[in-house]
Amino acid sequence: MCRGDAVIDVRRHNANFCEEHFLRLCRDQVAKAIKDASMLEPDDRVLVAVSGGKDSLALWDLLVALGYQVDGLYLGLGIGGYSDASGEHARRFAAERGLHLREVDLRADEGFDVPTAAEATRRVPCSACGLSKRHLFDRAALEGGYDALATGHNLDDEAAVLLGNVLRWQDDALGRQRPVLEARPGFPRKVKPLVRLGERETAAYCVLRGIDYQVEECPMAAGNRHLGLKEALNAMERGSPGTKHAFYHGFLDRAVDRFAPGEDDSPVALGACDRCGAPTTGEVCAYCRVAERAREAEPVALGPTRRTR
Ligand code: Q46
Ligand code: ZN
Repeated sequence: MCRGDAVIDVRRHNANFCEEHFLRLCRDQVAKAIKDASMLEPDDRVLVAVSGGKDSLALWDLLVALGYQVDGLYLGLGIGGYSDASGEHARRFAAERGLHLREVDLRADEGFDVPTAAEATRRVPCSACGLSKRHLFDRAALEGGYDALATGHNLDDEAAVLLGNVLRWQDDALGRQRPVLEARPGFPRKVKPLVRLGERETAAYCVLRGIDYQVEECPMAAGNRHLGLKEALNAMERGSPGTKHAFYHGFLDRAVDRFAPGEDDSPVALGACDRCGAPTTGEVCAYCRVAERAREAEPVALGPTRRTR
C-alpha cells in the first residue's frame, strides 16, 4: 500500500500492510459490512456484547472510531478465574477510554452461573451459556432502549457456523445466519459488523491499538463443535487463501434469501413467557426453565483457569 514497514500480511487480500494502512483496512471493512447490510444508521445507539476477548473489544473500539454512540455490556458467567479475568479486561478497556460498561452478573443478579446451569440441565456448557447470553443481551438492549445489539462474531466464526449448518442442511439456522436480524416484538435488532474481518486480524488490530484483551480460552469450550469446523476451514484457507470469505460472503450474496429469515416468518405464533414475558413458543421460555433448575442445584466449583494458548 505504501513504502512504510509492513506489520502484517493478509493473504486473502494478497498484500502486506503497515500499521496505519492495516488499521484503516479494519475500519473500512467494518464500515463496508455495516453499509452493505444496512446494519446501523449514523446516530443509532448501540449496545456491544463484550466478553473481554479480542473480537468484542476490537468491535467496540472500531464502532467508536466510526462515530457511533456505543455502550458495552459485560455478562459475568461465573466460569471461575476465566470470568474474573475477562471482566477485568472489559472494565479496564472501558475505564481507560471513558466508555460506559453495563454489567450483569449471572450469580449475583440471576441466582446461578454457567457451570451450575450446565450440570443441572445436563446440557453442554456452551448450550446453557449461549442460551443465557442471548436472553440477557436481548433483555438489556430492549430495556436500555438501544437501536441495535452488536456482537463480535467474525468471519472465522460465521464461516464455521455456516459450514456446520450446511453439513446438516439446517434450513432454519441458515435462514437466520444473516449479519443483521431486524428487531421484532421482544427482540432487538442484532448486527455483526466484524463479518469481513478474520480473528487473526482482530487480534492484530488489538495489539496495534494497545487493547489488552483476554487471551485465555474459556475452560468450558471443550465439546464446542465449532472448534473442529474452524480447524477444517483453517486447513482449507492455508491451501487457498480467501476460502472462508468466498464461502460465507458467497452464501450471503447468492443463497441466504432462499431460506426464511427466522421466527417472524414462522407459522408458530410466539406468546409471552409466564415468568419473564420474553417471546416463547411454550408457557415458560427456555431461559427461565434453565435458570429455575440451576437455582435449585448446588453451585459447581471450577478449578483454576487452564492456559491453552
Ligand atoms: S463462554 Fe460460554 Fe463461550 Fe465458554 S461456555 Fe462456551 S459459549 S466457550 S464464547
Ligand atoms: Zn422467561
